[in-house]
Amino acid sequence: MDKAEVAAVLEEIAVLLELQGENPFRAGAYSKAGRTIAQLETNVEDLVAAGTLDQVPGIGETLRDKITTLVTTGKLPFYEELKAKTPPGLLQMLRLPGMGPKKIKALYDQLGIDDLPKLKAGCENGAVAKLKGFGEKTQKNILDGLAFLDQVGNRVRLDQAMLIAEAVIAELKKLPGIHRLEVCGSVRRRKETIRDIDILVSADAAGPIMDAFVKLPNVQKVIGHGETKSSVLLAGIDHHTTRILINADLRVVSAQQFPFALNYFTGSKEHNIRLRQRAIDYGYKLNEYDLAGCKKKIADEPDIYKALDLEYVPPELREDTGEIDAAANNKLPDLLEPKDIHGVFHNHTTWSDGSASLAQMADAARALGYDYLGIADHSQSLTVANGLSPERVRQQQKEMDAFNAKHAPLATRGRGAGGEGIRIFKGIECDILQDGSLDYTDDVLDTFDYVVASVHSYFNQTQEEMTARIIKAIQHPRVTMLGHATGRLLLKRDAYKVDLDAVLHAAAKAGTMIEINANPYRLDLDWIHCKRAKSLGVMLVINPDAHAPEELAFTRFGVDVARRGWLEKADVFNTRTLAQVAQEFERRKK
Ligand code: DGT
Ligand code: CA
Ligand code: ZN
Repeated sequence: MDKAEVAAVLEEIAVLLELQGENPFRAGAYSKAGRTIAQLETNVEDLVAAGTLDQVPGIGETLRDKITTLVTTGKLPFYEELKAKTPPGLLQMLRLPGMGPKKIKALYDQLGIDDLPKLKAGCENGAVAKLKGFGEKTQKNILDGLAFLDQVGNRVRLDQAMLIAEAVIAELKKLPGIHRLEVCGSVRRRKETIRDIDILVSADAAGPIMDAFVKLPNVQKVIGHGETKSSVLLAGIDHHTTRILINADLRVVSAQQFPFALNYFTGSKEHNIRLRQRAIDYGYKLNEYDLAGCKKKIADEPDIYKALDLEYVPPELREDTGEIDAAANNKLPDLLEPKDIHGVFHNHTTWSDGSASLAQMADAARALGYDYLGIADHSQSLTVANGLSPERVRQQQKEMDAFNAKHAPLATRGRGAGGEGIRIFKGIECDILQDGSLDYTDDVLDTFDYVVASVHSYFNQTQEEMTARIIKAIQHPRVTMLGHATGRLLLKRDAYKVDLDAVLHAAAKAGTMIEINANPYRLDLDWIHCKRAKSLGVMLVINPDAHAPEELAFTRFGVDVARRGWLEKADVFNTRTLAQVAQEFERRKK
């Protein structure tokens, strides 16, 4: 069991204890220990083995014993009992904004509310408002929250689903008798939100694997436990200690069936239907176990496509947007890969609302193998994010110049040349004001290597106003790229009203780039519009919008979006070398 898994269980215990009405200090100790463990520099297993766990600050005897049991046996009876005592519906209620364990416990104790439908009924008949500490306003907020949950269903973000999926995979991989194991479904296709995790295993005997799966530490509830398929509700904690609940299905097939099942359960359903139709045209019958009628040997998934005279279709493209036709005509794109990215441009430091210094961000960028890092802190009118006045812009740029003088890489160094070198590009995330003008005068804008222009205010404008506002910014000669194009926050806030097609046309005409915001909360531009942008000749750029060093790794999610949007290396600006980027910024300033 690794640190993240131990931390997740401890955080989970803290929530369960609070739901049980335990002393908040006791619950807090578990949550604090969880965070400490997650941040350990050593392996938790090593500490347990060395018997030095109780030397970690905040971990006393009780916690030491519990963590030891957990790490050595993979289970913790104390935790199991807590889970068994707590109705799973209470945990679902935690997904509502403003609902903490204390409120949930009050609802449960006083009104017997232990799931979302009962909560809805309690709000509708006014009982919730009458509870001490609730009132009409809270009741209304709960109803709004429930309506939103209805709308988004039980989906979670890709990054959250991947965290949970990876924890489960790590556990399953320890089991004997497994030949192959893949996560299929929307996770494999890298969709931005996920309803459930589909895991596929090939093994000689399914029974023992099923039995182990339903007993994994993160399992909250067993929904089905069958011979070849089981379903469970999994719980976990994401990077921001938000609780995640998600279903996972496990299917076990034979080695011979595996390629077909992998293909089928990866989907999408629409892609499957097209593929099955093509099989019929060849006189075959394709299902999740077989390509009946085909004499060719199918050892792995690509062989299925080959048997149907198709290029192999990467999972990200399997959305029935023309991929089968393209594969039949050898016209599939040569998709962008994570290793093609040489640097990123939209990142924040402590100069505005980031949590790390320029040097710390640069270290993290170097660790990812980047040759350059663009810093684009917030501009002056975004006071809530400590936006930079023109004077502070000057000061920050001095720091950047000093940094570059010290760490200047050779312009010709290749990727992975190692050493200290990294080049900082001087950017800004400049607010697009209400009327589409920019947040600095041109003489200030001239001091940046590049400008990311973003909307952070007046989200409620009409579509006409918003579209005109953004297009005006795109046409400004100093604007290099448009940041998070629609302002959406996945599963939280819809996009503002904007005619994206008009925006993309304007960007193509002005030569302004459009950002793929790789922050997994946004993933904005979405993949469908990436594809559209490419067809119009717009240059895309992938930015993590990092506010902390570890968030630079978000870039990976942007690459996923780009792949889903059929983008190749040449379509994405940050595949260019340091010298090319520097040259392009110079050219744009003329
Ligand atoms: P999700 O879970 O909503 O995020 O998206 P998926 O794509 O993972 O959907 P899911 O979990 O319902 O099913 C996994 C895959 O199984 C799906 O991508 C394709 C396949 N599949 C499911 N139902 C059908 C069906 O009725 N027909 C066909 N052809 N394939 C299906
Ligand atoms: Ca799924
Ligand atoms: Zn922003």
